[in-house]
Amino acid sequence: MTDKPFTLRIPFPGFQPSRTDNHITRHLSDLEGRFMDTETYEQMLEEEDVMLYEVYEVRRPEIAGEMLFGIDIIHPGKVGDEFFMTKGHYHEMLETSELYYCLQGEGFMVMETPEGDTAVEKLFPNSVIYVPPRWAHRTVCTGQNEDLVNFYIYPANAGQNYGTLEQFGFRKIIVERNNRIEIIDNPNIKHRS
Ligand code: S6P
Ligand code: ZN
Repeated sequence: MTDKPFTLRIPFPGFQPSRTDNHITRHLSDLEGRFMDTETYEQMLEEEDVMLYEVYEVRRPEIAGEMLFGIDIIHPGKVGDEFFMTKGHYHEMLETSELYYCLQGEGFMVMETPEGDTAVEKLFPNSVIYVPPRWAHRTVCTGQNEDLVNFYIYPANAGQNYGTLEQFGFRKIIVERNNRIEIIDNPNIKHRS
């Protein structure tokens, strides 16, 4: 059966698409082991399991030829010096790409390849970031009080692989030091043998 074309609206502000099939929320507890300052992480978690980000998905069949798209919203905040961020992942099908269009806020897309290449691109309103095949990606919100909001789109058969980066960590992380936003080497990185 052939689908009919459809239109959705992304309201400003709010950004929840007029068609949303799935609303994912990720909290501090979902990112265990991913922040550098584990002591502060545990302390914060004891106080409140705050929401770090949410995703509004439009569901499509996860098959070649289809595309998955939606809105992700990363809230402002830090664990110690390190800004709130998404888990980050490789695509299960490594040779697939992704596109992000920033609608609001400020932050970074932190990326790396299995070969050890790294890249960090700035996200700001109306910027478009192309994540090529093979590049793992994580979104970081560096705004003081403002959500980082992006529209994303990628091949529907891409899938996500979280395990590799959960095990080894991203090579670069985004922190605030002396009131400056800095991109630094992850001190907790585990080296691949
Ligand atoms: C999926 C795409 C985004 C992320 C979202 C949350 O390929 O990159 O929709 O799922 O930004 O990030 P994560 O790393 O928790 O899936
Ligand atoms: Zn992705």
